[in-house]
Amino acid sequence: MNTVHKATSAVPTSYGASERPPRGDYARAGQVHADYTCPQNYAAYTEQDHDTYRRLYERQAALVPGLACDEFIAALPALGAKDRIPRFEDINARLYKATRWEIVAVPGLIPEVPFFTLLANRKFPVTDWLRTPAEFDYIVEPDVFHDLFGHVPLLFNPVYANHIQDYGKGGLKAFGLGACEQLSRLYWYTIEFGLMRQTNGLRAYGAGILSSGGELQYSVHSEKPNRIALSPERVMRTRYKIDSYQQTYFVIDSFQQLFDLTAPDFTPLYQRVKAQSELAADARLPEDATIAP
Ligand code: HBI
Ligand code: FE
Repeated sequence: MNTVHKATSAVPTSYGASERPPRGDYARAGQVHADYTCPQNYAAYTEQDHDTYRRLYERQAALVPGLACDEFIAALPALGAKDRIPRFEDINARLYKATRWEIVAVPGLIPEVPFFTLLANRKFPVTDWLRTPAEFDYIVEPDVFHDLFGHVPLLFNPVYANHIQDYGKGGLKAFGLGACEQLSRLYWYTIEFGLMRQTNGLRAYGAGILSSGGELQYSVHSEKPNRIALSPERVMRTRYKIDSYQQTYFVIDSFQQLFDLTAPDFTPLYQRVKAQSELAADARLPEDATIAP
């Protein structure tokens, strides 16, 4: 049976803020489907890849107590294998039961519309290749470690899982309104780099922080960055850096609050934001509700 649709062998030309073409193999001998999903190329992982994953997992799991939010710590064991790259089908057996989400393999960054379409259908795209040992501490693009360790545990949380589906639906709408840039900033400052105020202090829930060896500690404890209570309008005006620690973090009190703040129709908000000046990543405004580390 041939389930491969017309192969999308072209490298995507629109994939967020990066100027560089993404590095995944988008042709892969006709295995990449029209929706950009592909089989997880499990046989292609080398023993060195499994070893790199094991070392990444070990370092990061040791850092999360006291720095990651409670929901993440509770869900992390559901990822399964720590000593090698997990098989996506094994994760899916547990994930589908928990929240009716699935992960699907993709060759790397994909264009916005297919990305949002997958999320709107409760399918989370996970890059299937792993960084090299030389990139152990830092990589600009998402790889399988960032996508699995950073994003997937929280998909076991029902409130968070629903929020990501709504984000996908909102993304398709934003595309129609020419407002992807504005919505991407919200995704960046929440799903990728968000902090949460819990009873025991500030904690990380953003995947870019949770999968980073250095930024997890920095985001929660450093005196340097701004920390501001989340306001969708403030976030949508704010540019972001993809190649350094964030200069500003936005803080929520709970996933329910994030869900509620992002539930309204953003159409009038997009219009307001587009009429205003953009803000630099390190901007401070008098009306910002700042939060101490
Ligand atoms: N593709 N695989 C992948 N992973 C992402 O996180 C991703 C993407 N394409 C677009 C994108 N993110 C961002 O531009 C979203 O904010 C839309
Ligand atoms: Fe990510």
